[in-house]
Amino acid sequence: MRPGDVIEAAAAGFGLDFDRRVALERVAGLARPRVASSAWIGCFVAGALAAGCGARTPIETDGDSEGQPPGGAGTPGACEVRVPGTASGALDCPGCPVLEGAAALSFEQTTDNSVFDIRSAELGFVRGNDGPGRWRIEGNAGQLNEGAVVTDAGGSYDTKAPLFCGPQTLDLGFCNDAGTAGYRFSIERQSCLEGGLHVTLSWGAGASDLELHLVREGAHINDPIDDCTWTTCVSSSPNWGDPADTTDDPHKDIDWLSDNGVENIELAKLEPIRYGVLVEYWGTGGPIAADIVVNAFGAVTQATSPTMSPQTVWVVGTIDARTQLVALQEGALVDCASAWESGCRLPIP
Ligand SMILES: [Ca+2]
Ligand SMILES: [Ca+2]
Repeated sequence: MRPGDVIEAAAAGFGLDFDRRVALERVAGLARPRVASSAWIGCFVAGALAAGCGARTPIETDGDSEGQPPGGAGTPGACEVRVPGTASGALDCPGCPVLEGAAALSFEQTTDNSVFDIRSAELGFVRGNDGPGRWRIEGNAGQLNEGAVVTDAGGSYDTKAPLFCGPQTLDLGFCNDAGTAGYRFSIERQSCLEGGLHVTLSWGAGASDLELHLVREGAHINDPIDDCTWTTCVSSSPNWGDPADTTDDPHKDIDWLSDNGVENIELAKLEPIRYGVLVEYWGTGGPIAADIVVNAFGAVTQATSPTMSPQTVWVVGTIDARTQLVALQEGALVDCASAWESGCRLPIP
């Protein structure tokens, strides 16, 4: 990927057929992505790749397993984080990782929360897995999102996944050479507006604290009102747009402070403006690549950052509500060390 290359997703066309290989089609001008032929989401989170996920097949829910209930469907000989079938429940197979919480869980859930805790304290420890697991969410309107589930030697894990509004499935899978064990939850998130904008950042081990920013048109990173980030948007929301309307106010519903992170910003109703997305390497650690997934306008767009070091900023791209176009750049990195004061003070974007 060359600096300056742009990834775009049109307003229509992806539906359920998001495919990273297509979403990442490099375009020099204004070419539109093609519709993919299969429904899978890549193993694209940098941390998971670093931890060995790149050698594995990502979570998949299509193909010949369609319609089968979970259970006994592991794939011997291939360590694939895959949850086949469409029914909610627990997937198990001989020799596969053991998920200890399966018997106690409710796989059909309704919630008002925008975040699902993927935590062994509630979901049960996992034994016998090989490498990190994956979570994958598919919304009823074609939204897709995915992330890594890093486990420790004791089989515990603790991460979060942002929920879309309305019905969705959440798959959680762990694999070894015998196959995959996992859960499929059917979740209906209520008391929310369907549609809108979801921007999700993720990164892997060795980098403690990146920061996701969503900036209103005309404003810069770390603006005290028009930048939604950790200072403005976690415990409350800035009042953007119509002062009498809270649905056009953004919220950072996942803010991560260490490594193997995930962050998410949700905006239910967009103003007819262009929003900017930026990522700061706020804390300490080694070089790392981060990933962004944007769900907006019925399309899924994702991009991977250039190698980031502390006090650099990835100028990820723009989300234009007037044209319904998401344009992401994989090469735009700004060194902000000369203007760093509790965050980048450069007037970017
Ligand atoms: Ca953070
Ligand atoms: Ca408002």
